[in-house]
Amino acid sequence: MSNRLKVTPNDLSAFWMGFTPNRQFKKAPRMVVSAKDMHYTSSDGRQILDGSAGLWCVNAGHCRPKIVEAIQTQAANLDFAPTFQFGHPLAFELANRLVDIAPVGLEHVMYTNSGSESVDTALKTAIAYHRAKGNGSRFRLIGRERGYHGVNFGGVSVGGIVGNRKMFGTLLTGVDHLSHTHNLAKNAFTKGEPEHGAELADELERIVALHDASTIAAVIVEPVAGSTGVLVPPKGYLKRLREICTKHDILLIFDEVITGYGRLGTPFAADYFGVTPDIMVTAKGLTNGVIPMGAVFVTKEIHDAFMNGPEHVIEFFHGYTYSGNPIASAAALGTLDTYKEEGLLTRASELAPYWEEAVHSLKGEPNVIDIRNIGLIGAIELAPIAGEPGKRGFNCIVRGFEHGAMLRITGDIIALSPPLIITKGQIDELVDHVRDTIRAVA
Ligand code: PXG
Repeated sequence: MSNRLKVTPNDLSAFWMGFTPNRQFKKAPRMVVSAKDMHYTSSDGRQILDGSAGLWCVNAGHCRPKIVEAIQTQAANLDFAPTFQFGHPLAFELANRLVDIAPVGLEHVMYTNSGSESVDTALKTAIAYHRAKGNGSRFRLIGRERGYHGVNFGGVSVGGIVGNRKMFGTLLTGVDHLSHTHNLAKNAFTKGEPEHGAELADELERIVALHDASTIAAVIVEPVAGSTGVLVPPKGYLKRLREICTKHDILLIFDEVITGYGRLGTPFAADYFGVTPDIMVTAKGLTNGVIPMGAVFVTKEIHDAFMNGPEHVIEFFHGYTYSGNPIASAAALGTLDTYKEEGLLTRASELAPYWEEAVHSLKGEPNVIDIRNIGLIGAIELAPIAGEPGKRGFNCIVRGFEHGAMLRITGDIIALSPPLIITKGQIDELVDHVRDTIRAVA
């Protein structure tokens, strides 16, 4: 233990926390000290219902035995091994298992350590792929307003959340953005996919007309935008985006960091919407959040475009020290085993109708201006307090935790994404927590 912690156990100042109001937190910390299945235990010994699967990652629930055991065993057997020029079997086994559950056509996997790294890997791969095919002029990347693709320079550049962008200068050049699809006037309180907005995909044609397809490498979108407050794609939107990309030889990248590994009731959102991207970005649920790891899936065509030149020469100058780390690989295999044994990659589809009714029962509560849902995701959008955007949402975090629920908030939107092991009774409990919280902060 550090000296400082021994002397002053309450000194929280050294850790500069991410995406957190540090001064407020350190005055009144919300600490958890252990977890099991659907619950955290707070430092003052209370059970806290996990309404957000940690940060959208603990899909199988907390401290699951198969995953714990896999990590413990692996740590004692092979702790680290390089995957540059050397290898170890688990990383290969995992890639095969991942390709087995991936949408047909996505046949190769690269490893990373986070969603942000997965995004940047995907963007670099897209540009490099075109270059490998002799199309070096295709360098532009197209993102979407209100998109979230992590915090590295590539992901922030294609992302569309102003708070994440404005502090960081010019970011990547050659980036353009589609409009977001959020439309309260037309789609408020829609259950599932909204009716209005598929035509917004046609904006890609406008962008192509402006820049010319020969300069565009890829389009990246979250099939369901999560961090920005859960924006469910309008009916037909993703299919249209796919068609336009195909027509112009632009790669389509799905950022499935949140939607991957069962969140919508299918293994991936690509399965749910029947739209296969050229590159699929994942992380979070890959290891149940337990060990940092991401996986980027690409088509055979993309992979094979690099497999030429002398055989002793590296084909793609990219990778991370911890790509395919043995303990992370073991955690991922333990996670996939747990998902399989408990049917968790499809469980959300069984719960979705019940979940939808439960979440929409909050209509009519004070300040609720929209409710959205898909799979085991829900969002309740609250009207902001006049002149203080985000304050009502923040109050929900504090009040929720005090009363036994971990709620995830973006601005004034409550985003719900519980572990996929949640029972119907616990869905009721979670929605009751949200109802109490919304009333309390009214
Ligand atoms: N893409 C998407 C779609 C994400 O949701 C990332 C990339 C980045 O992943 P890493 O592992 O680098 O954080 C994410 C992360 C929230 C919330 O409450 C969402 C994320 C992270 C933290 C909070 O909405 N998503």
